[in-house]
Amino acid sequence: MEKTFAEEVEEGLSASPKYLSSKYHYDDEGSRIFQEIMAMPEYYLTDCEMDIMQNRAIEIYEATGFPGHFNIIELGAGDGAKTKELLRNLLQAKADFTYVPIDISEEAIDILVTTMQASLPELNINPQVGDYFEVMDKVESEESCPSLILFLGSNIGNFRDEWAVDLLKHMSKHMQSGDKLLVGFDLMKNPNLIRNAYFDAQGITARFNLNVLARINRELFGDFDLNKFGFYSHYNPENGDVRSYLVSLEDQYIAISKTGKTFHFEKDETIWMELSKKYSLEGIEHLSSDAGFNFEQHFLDSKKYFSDSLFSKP
Ligand code: AVJ
Repeated sequence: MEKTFAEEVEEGLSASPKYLSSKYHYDDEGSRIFQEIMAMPEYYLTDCEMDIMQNRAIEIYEATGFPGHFNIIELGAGDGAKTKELLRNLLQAKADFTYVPIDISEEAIDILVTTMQASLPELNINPQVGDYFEVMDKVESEESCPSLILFLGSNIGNFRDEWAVDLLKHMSKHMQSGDKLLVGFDLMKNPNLIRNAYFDAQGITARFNLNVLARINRELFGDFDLNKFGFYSHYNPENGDVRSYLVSLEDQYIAISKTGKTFHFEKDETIWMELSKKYSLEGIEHLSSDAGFNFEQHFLDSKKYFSDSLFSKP
């Protein structure tokens, strides 16, 4: 069974050093703040992947080698702004495909379908609400055509090395031989650029992280005072890790009524909130083969900051 939010919070705040899982950033408020992050000039990732979707779409399609009808299955479709560019280009090239966006949020899928239909009326769309892997199995068993799976936006960066391999292996298990996987990776680059993307001067990223404490207050009846926590983030150019933390500004106790537990924070004690890993091209190729895929090709943006990398299931 998957652990609940309450269980994970208790585990993470009891650990030494303390941590919270980055999957809890995305409640409604967190998703809104993430939209603000994507619009920041410092957060180059979104523009770079948009550039790839606008300028490399046909090459990506050609590299799949799919001769006829295929599915494009998107894991965690989000607002679809980048995918829309890919789909628009493929429709223009007369590619024959059905778009299958998967998301756990029904609301997110409804909004996505509405925006896609408004801007791409000729798109075949088969929206799915639910667990990625269950939906992949269902789609693959109903249709005999091959699939291109999309896992974009550098979401893989939240997983540390062994977990990234496990996740890709898991995806592979739910794919057919010949299916393709396109994964978005943020690349190692000038450390200052990376640091500024995650430690912005306006404090939007700080708010994004503090919202997890606010979420604990809302959902688990915690008594965090957000003014008593600061934010810190750093990039290590030797291993590609961006690690983001909240910092307790004073010695304090936090009670969480839902579980009846109290947690002590020393002054300057940190909570590790997120890993946003940066890759080298060789690192991506290694990851692909460690997970049992054949590496096909990297598709980079014009600045060479980001790669959508294509793997195929043997
Ligand atoms: C959504 C995981 C790709 O790590 O770049 C942005 C989340 N965190 N700024 C990333 C995030 C801080 C983002 N991902």
